[in-house]
Amino acid sequence: MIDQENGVFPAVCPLDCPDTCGLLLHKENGKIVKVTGNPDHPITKGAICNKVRNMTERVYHPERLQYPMKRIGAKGEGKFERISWHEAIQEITTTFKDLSATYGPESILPYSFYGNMGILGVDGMDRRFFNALGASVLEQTICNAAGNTGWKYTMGANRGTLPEDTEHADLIVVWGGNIVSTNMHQVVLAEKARKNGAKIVVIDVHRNRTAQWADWFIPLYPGTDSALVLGLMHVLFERGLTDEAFMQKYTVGHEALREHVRSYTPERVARITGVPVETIVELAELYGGAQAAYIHIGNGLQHHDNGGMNVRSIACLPAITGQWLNRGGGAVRTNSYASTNSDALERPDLRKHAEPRVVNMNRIGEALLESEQPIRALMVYCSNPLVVAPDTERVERGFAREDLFTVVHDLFMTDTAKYADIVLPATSSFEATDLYTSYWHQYVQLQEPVIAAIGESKSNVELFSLLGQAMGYDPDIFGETPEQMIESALQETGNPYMNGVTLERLKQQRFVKLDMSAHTSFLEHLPTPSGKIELYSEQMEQKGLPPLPTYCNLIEGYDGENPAGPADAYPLMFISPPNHNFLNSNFGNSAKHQRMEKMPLLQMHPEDAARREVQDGDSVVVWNERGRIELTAKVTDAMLPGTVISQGLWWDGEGKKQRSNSLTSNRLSDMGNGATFFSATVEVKRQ
Ligand SMILES: Nc1nc2c(c(=O)[nH]1)N[C@H]1C(S)=C(S)[C@@H](COP(=O)(O)OP(=O)(O)OC[C@H]3O[C@@H](n4cnc5c(=O)[nH]c(N)nc54)[C@H](O)[C@@H]3O)O[C@H]1N2
Ligand SMILES: Nc1nc2c(c(=O)[nH]1)N[C@H]1C(S)=C(S)[C@@H](COP(=O)(O)OP(=O)(O)OC[C@H]3O[C@@H](n4cnc5c(=O)[nH]c(N)nc54)[C@H](O)[C@@H]3O)O[C@H]1N2
Ligand code: SF4
Ligand SMILES: [Mo]
Repeated sequence: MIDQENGVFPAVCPLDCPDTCGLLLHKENGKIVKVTGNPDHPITKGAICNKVRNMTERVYHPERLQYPMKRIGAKGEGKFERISWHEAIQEITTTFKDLSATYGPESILPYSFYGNMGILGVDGMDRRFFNALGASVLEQTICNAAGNTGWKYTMGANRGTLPEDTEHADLIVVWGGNIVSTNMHQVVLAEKARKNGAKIVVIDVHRNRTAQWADWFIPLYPGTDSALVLGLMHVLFERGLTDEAFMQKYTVGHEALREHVRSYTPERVARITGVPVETIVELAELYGGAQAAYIHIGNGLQHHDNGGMNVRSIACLPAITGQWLNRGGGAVRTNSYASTNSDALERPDLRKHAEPRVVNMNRIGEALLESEQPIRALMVYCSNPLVVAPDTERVERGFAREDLFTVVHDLFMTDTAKYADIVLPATSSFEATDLYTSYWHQYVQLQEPVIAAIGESKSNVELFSLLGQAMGYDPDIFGETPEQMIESALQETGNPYMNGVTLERLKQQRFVKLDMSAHTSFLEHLPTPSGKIELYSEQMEQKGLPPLPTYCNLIEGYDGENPAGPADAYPLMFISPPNHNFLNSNFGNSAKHQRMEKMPLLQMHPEDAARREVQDGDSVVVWNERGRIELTAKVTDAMLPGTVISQGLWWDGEGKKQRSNSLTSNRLSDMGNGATFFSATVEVKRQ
């Protein structure tokens, strides 16, 4: 494909998005001139989002890094000079060897996430390298750890309703998710259901794009979702809208739950959540009376101090109503049916010390500044922590440490790369081979290079192969080709859903469906301790968590049992979810994508604005004890008073601080050591 100057070639969207679309790349004179959806993809069917329709802008962006560079200015200043790959690899391996000899290899830490979802690049050759090195391990819990853990306590594995089935639902509840922006093909499926009479309800802290599209929007106070669930359960049990036979057969703990929810009357729940009593009752009746009710559990409601419990509580609703037996009914947090042979890819056997130091990625600032065993070298790839990690000011102080050796591998000079000692250019996903699964649908896909690497850029696999070989590690292990890696990744996965997924079929068919034959008896084989849906979880009890769904106040933020709201120096809850036209911090440097988003805004309720004499369009300062940013006020009643919203992970502007994570906390969530981005309070004033 690389050698063909003209033609249309298959590709996969590499971004961290559940849809994992099949793409077509249109090449003219050796260049990709257009990106479209592949109509043959069974789920995404040729429709793609606007961000990726404009992907050529990113691939051929004039600011794409072309060659390795070495820092010549101060950290953060962004002054670099060109060096050769040979020099770069020499400097990195010499430093890693010296640090390992003097301080031990755990003084070196990888920092990565899923800027490119290709398994070989982020869960493959990279891990192999850090295992052989014996480096510290990064606990990668910035995205969905809290919610996935809460779901697993209840259902055993991160598996739920299949996307195709949701078009058969007659009620779709989108809870803490903004699917119009973040999972557009679920919207297409929901539209089909709607044509057949389904009703769409959105439960969120602001009237996002999805709420504008829905039939019914229910706003609530941040972090009070478990209380709303308990109120719904109260009504469902009281009015006999539960499915007793289902609970008997498939659940444990329903009697205890029935008793437990008695005290969560709609009146009490209305005070906690801000949702009126009538709405709670009406929603419970709608849910309890549905033929097939599907709940899409978004990522937003689990970025809280009590985020695990929010998801855990919602996950119990389809169990008490028996919705799992209805086609299209049930719920999804994450659909992780696919998995690969990670031992073959990552080679944990290469690690000499079995129990390495683990550093939580949400606490990178603290780890860099406060650790007793200092981190002396950091290798960042597929992530942009200065924009995406919480508590930016602290992260920035950590990255500014003069004695820290930092390498950043990226396509662009990100806010993070400016702090690197060595910056390395990365290929785009269209320039490399990789394997892609989806965390929503059941199709595995292969990407093969469609264009040659831009400049001297290298893929993650190439980079870590080079580094491994330069360290003197086994050339058989570090010389494996991507095809060889894919073959071993697909063998002996130990996962029946992966039966029959092979490299050969991927090359021929492009979209290979998982073997779903095991799925028909999904409820009979739940991997929980009891084998059933755990409404009461002894596992949680052993961990010191409430064993039944329970409302717990946020540590920072809205105190539901005290209707006055947060009462300290920072009375407003600050929610900073993704925007429509960026993908996390990707595209934040593309003028086209910036124009589509206009500018970083702070949405404020008219009452909160009036109290501070803020008018629509005013420049405002938003601050708390962690940091201070400048945004433009948008006065709107899209949320309840007391909540302010700023969408999008913007990079710092010209001389302007606007990164929302300057205000967020690095506290960890109740479960899974997850991020708590949205449990943050602030004050606002006109500038
Ligand atoms: N366009 C676009 N698409 C993306 C991304 C992107 O950046 N841009 N990011 C990708 C990634 S990595 C992820 S994880 C997903 C995330 O996508 P989603 O699952 O949609 O989650 P978020 O957008 O983080 O949050 C969704 C909603 O949760 C709301 N929310 C916040 N707190 C609460 C609460 O306490 N209760 C309730 N009920 N709602 C609350 C927010 O206001 C927001 O509207 O999207 C992926 N897709
Ligand atoms: N305030 C707030 N903070 C958040 C969130 C939020 O909603 N609000 N969302 C959180 C969530 S859910 C997530 S998942 C994280 C996302 O955190 P990250 O995954 O770190 O976010 P990205 O912005 O996607 O950064 C990925 C970087 O990888 C680079 N990249 C892309 N492809 C490649 C490649 O092939 N190789 C290399 N070496 N680099 C590549 C991109 O250019 C980009 O700079 O952010 C979290 N942060
Ligand atoms: S970002 Fe999501 S919706 Fe857009 S093309 Fe990629 S996978 Fe599809
Ligand atoms: Mo995420």
